[in-house]
Amino acid sequence: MEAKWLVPEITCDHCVDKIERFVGELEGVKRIEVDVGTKQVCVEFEPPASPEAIGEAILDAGYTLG
Ligand SMILES: [Cu+2]
Repeated sequence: MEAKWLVPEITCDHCVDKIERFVGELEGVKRIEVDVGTKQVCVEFEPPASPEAIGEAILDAGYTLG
């Protein structure tokens, strides 16, 4: 499965690293792409990861969803 989130507060490589770290800790996450230009987080995952858990991890990293 693959899903995308818009995270308007992404501004720099620090944001990319932080989101990658928090989302990457979830079991079942296969791939994370954070694009500073489009402010999109694209995640490829399988259970037990879920869109809800990934959204939650982005919030835990200190960002809000657009
Ligand atoms: Cu930043």
